[in-house]
Formats: sequence, structure tokens, C-alpha cells
Amino acid sequence: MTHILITQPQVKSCIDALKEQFTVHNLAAAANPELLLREVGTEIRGIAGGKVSASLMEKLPRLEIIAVSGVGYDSVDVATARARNIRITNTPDVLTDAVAELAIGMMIALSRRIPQGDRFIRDGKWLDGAFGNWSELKGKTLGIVGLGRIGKEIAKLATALKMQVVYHGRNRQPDQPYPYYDSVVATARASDWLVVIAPGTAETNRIISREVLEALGPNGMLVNMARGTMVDQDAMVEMLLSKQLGGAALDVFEKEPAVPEALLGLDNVVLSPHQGSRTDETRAAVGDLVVANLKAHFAGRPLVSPVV
Ligand code: 8YV
Repeated sequence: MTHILITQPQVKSCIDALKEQFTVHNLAAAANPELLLREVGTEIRGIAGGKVSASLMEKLPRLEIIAVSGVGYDSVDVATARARNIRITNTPDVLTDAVAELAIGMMIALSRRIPQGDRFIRDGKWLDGAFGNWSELKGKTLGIVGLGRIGKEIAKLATALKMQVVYHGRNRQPDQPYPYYDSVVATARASDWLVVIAPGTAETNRIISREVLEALGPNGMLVNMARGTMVDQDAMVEMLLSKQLGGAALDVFEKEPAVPEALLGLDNVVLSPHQGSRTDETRAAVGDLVVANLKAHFAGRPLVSPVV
């Protein structure tokens, strides 16, 4: 049987389906990963999961395919994979709704201070007086940085909430009804809310610069559903502390799971542990797509969702 290496935790249905057809080794659950790689590295022909560095690939001389369990494949050294003709697949579409739903959820949580309201009651403070008034999403402008599959879904949901949508991306999309800005700064200047939902690449690294955050301004709200590396995190923290930026709803951070200490005490911030796609339904669908890609590859059929 073909040997497969799991490099990131997968749901049980995915592991079970892999075991039906492959010999499966779980690096993500191994007590001694180095030992496992020494023992089976030369056998491995496929990977389920991400986090595939050049040094890991070096230990897998027969590797043919990396089936990433997510839509972003920035944790894979793509150049090394390409040079060795190793195929890469990802899991688009199946997680679109879950991520879009959380983006909107975090926006409502931040604008209406939902986590703070919950704490207010638990701390017994309601007995001493009212919570206060906050701001609603209706009528505000949402700037979307990255109008891909998830960005478009966020746009639809925001429209249903009576927000105006504008966007920035590599290109204007003439079939989209929303106004386009050709720079992130201009998008931020036009927006009350700015949601980051583009792929994390060298090109988008720190795309949300201090200048962009200044354009968003003291009443502006930043929402990051993509990658922490896309935001100048130090500038963001400093500007949230000094109220030069209105607030932030963050599902991702620069060095996860580390979150800047300064954010923990701020009321104008909602924090979430990188859980955009983390629903039972979506992770099962992600797992199914990983399995479908690996099965297609080893049966000599076209890949279901190739990226390389
Ligand atoms: C993944 C994600 O869980 O799909 C993505 O790009 O960010 C997450 O859904 C993460 O990449 C780990 O696999």
C-alpha cells in the first residue's frame, strides 16, 4: 500500500478514509516525529496537511503530492515542491461559508461589544448600571481586501446587513457590482470596516501597513480573517492602544498561537483562535477533499483541486 504522512491534525473521518486505501503515518500525533521520519521517510509518497518545509521534503525522497487541508498553502515551500515536481492541492469552496460567517460574526461582536457584554453580566456589573450604547453595521462601508471566493461571500452577507461594499484586489472584476479601488490605502480611506481575506503570499506580506491603518483611522475597524503576516502587527497594536485605530477583530496573528500581550486588555478588540474554518461540517468536507485529491493522484486521475 502507498504510504501517506499526516502533517497536521485531521478529523477522524479523514483519517479513517485514508486508512481504507493507504498506510497512514501520523506525524502530527507522533511522540517522536524525528524518529518516525527516520523510520518511514523513504516510503512516504503523499502528504495530508500543510506545514511542509524544504527540510521536511528532503526527508521524503519519494514524495509526489501534498494535499493541504486548508485553502491557504503558504505553509508549504512551493518553490521546493515545484522544483521536484511535487503536486500541491488545497481545499477551496468547502470552507467559504464557514469563514464568511465567522467574519460577519466577529464584526457584529466587535461593533456591539458582545464578548464584553457577556463579561459585564458575569462580573455582576449590570446590577450597578447600564452597559452603554455602541455602533451598528447598517449603513457603514465595508472594504474587502481580496474579493475571491470568501471575499465575495462576505460581500453578500454584508449587503444583506445593509452595508455598502467596496473592494481592492490584484484586478478589478468587471462582473462584480461593488466599487473597486486600485490601492489598499484608498480602500481603507473609503471604508468604516476593512476586512482582510486575500491569500498570504510574499506579495501580500504586510499589505495592511501603518499607512493603511492611518487611512482607516480612529473610527475605522480592521478585521483579519486571512493571515497575521499580512498586517503590520506592531503598528496595529500601537495604534489600537493610542486610539488612532478604532478597533480590530482578529482571527489570525503573526506568530500563532502567540497573541501580543497588549491586545489582551483592550476593549476595542475581539480575539479569535484562527477558527474561520473550524466547524464540524466544514472540517469533515475539508478532510473529504484531501482524501479525494490523494485518491485521484494515486489512481492516475486528474486532481480535484490542484494549485501546483
Ligand atoms: C487551516 C486556514 O485550518 O484554510 C486555511 O487557509 O487558514 C485554515 O482553515 C489552516 O491553514 C491549517 O490547516
